[in-house]
Amino acid sequence: MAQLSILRYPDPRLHKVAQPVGRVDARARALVADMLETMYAARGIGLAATQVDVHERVVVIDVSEERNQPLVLINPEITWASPERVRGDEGCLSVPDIYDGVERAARVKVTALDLDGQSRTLEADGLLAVCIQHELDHLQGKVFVEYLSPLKRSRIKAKLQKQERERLKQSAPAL
Ligand code: K2U
Ligand code: ZN
Repeated sequence: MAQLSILRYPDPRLHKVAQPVGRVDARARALVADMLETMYAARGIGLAATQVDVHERVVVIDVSEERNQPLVLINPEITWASPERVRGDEGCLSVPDIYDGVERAARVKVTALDLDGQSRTLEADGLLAVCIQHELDHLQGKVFVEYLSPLKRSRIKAKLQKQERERLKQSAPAL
């Protein structure tokens, strides 16, 4: 297993649209294991393959208190979303230290393949429903800051670009 590097907004690779997984084989299972290790190490409750620069429709989630109930969604599709909406503060491993309100469907039905390649359908509400929608947005190349105002988004982009420049300066060898 390995911890993977998480892309940071506004990296353009976060806007690539993920492709379906052809076969749930050893390679897909190894990717899922690395994504779970990466998500737990980053203390996230979800992670989409897009965020680790793998542009395939794979999502891992764990919203359990004990951090021991991983949910793997391969080729996930939302088949139904409730008309009721909820608004809550969201964060993102690809947008560090930024949290802001986003409105989502309160409940969703999702169909996906599990690690055995079997099709599963689940109905989610609460934090799981929000997380599923957040992660499936990633697979479509969408980051939660795109729901914010253009002014907020431009300020976030400038702040993270400045952080990235400083990070690179610190890691670049002294000339
Ligand atoms: O996609 C991700 O980056 C994982 C998200 C999942 C999520 C976002 C919004 C609402 C529910 C779930 C993060 O786990 S959000 C929490 C967070 C953010 C930054 C660092 C650590 C944890
Ligand atoms: Zn995210």
